[in-house]
Amino acid sequence: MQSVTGLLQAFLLSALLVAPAFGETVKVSMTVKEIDLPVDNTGTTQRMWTYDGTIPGPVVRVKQGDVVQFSLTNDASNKNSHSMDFHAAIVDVLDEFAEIKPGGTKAFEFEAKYPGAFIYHCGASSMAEHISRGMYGVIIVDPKEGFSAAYPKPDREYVLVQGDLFREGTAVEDLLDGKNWVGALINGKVFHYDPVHDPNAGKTLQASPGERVRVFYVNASINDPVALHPIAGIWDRVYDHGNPRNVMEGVQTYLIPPASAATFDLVTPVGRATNNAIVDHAMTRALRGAISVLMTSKDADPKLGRGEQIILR
Ligand SMILES: [Cu+2]
Repeated sequence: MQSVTGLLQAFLLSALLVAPAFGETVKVSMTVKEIDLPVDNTGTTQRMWTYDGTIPGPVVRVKQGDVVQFSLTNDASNKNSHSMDFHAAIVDVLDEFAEIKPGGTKAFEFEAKYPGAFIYHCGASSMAEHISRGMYGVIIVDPKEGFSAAYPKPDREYVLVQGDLFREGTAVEDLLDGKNWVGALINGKVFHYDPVHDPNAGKTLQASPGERVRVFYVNASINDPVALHPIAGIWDRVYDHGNPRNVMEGVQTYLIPPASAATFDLVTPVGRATNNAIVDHAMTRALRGAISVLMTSKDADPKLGRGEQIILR
């Protein structure tokens, strides 16, 4: 006769075998919109191609192990085919990432297996034009084990996505050669958060003294790397690709290749107001848009760097 313990063990084993995967299902849908958007702080507009009408597109945030059920609609009023390439997905480029004609919708799903910060972008031809017109964003995959000593809970989080700005109407061949490049976009605008270099900039990143500020930085430039440095600071930690296992400490300048991302922790000084300039230290790009100011003071807006405000529109 089986013991009670034996029955219990058998029951627990069968429960484990039928238990669902630890992840949840997350539904995400986006619509591609070809629209005129302001690309600087004075409101100069350019014809851009977007996910849901913004550059970058919506921040997608899931937990490692979640299944993302994604649907992309190419608005019928658009002139071009578009697609979605999630760098957090392991699928088939010819199937899930295939182009969709205007008026069409395509759905696919994938499991977010690796934690980190990943770019997503349009892969329709010519990719150089689709990406440089603004078709990119970030998917953050939080680690399944949550925060730890190796990956401490931050006080604030910010998403910064750097892209290119080319002169309107630049031919694809010239995009590939880097011709007619006029600026670096940070979350869709040149000097978006830098009132030092652009008096029309109305926003900065904010934090309180002594806080750990986590920056998810995505390089959506079509050709160039980003050399990310926090002027007047040192990155306390850099998580390559945003994966807590890929950690470095005490970093001054960190290189992010095109179509990649990394996560950066800055611990601001206690007891004093400070400012950092988060800069792509390649001067061409720094002085043409890729500087973002982090202001640290006891009057910091408590809403910034939290919830929906991890990306400042
Ligand atoms: Cu596209």
